[in-house]
Amino acid sequence: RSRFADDTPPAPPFAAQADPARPCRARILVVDDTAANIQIVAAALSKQYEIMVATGGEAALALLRETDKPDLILLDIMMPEMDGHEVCRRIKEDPATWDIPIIFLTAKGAVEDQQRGFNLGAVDYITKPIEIPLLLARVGVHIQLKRKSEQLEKLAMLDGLTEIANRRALDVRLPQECQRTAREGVPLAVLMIDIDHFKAFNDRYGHGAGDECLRRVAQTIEAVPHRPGDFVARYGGEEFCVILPNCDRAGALQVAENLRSAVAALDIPHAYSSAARHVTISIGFSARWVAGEETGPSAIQREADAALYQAKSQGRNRVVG
Ligand code: GH3
Ligand code: MG
Ligand code: MG
Ligand code: MG
Repeated sequence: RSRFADDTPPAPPFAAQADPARPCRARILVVDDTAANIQIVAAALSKQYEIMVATGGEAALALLRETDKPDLILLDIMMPEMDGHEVCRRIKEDPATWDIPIIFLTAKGAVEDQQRGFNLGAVDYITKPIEIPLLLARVGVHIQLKRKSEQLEKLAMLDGLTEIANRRALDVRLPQECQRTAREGVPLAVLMIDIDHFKAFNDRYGHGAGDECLRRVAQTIEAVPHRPGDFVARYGGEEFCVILPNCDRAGALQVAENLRSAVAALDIPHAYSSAARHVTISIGFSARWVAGEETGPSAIQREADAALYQAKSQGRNRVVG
């Protein structure tokens, strides 16, 4: 249990998306060539944190490659085969590890030494002999900061109204999926979804009901695609985008029809809608092998968008691809 338990904000609304594999106890990597130092630090921290240890720079870097990333690194400077400055430099230049905060924990206490540590990207600098209460306080501050920035990173990628991924997240994900599909030579499908006659829904039932409708439709759309890499985002307004990696035309058509019937099954009354008199969606999709083509993410999205336009002009509440 964290000693910051009382300060911990309530679980954010996206808690359901948290990685279940991630341990809730923060993990700290302690790197020091002197066993006695590791013992002192580990004894002080192990009540509240999960401790990993490395007795040298190479060992630390190997551990970072092989295991889940720690939330914080306590790094000694004077070590025989690779000193702490070099370890720090390598961690900071590797995109896989650069965001792990590093605190130097060292006997080198001169102003220039500390300056150098900060210049290398450390978040803090603690000099030996270690004052345990101050070590705990500083570690606590940096673990809290790490948690906060992780939360903010997640929030930045979520739509506030519907709590599904937002346009920013989509703009990160789609190019990645296009690159992957090209690399692996597998198909990719993109679906563009738009709620039918939604302006009329707002006009008839009010914006509050419109917002609630958006939330329910978003949650429904998010629940339908079920393969691990599938991705759903609110594109903007009453439009959504679904990415289906390794999915061909037939698969995309199937998912699209499932989405359309799932939203219809919500049976949200909409007097000015189609004959069904409930909220419906139109879907345009594009499914293709991006491999070998220099088309990029915007092309497949544009195709899906053009198909959506067709679905609208053909009478709405339908799938075109
Ligand atoms: P079509 O069937 O052709 O898609 O018609 P439409 O009325 O759905 O399309 P249009 O683009 O004319 O209107 C979209 C409406 O969506 C207008 C806008 O007020 C509403 N809308 C967009 N974002 C939100 C939102 O966050 N909340 C609510 N309540 N309404 C929104
Ligand atoms: Mg040492
Ligand atoms: Mg629209
Ligand atoms: Mg619409």
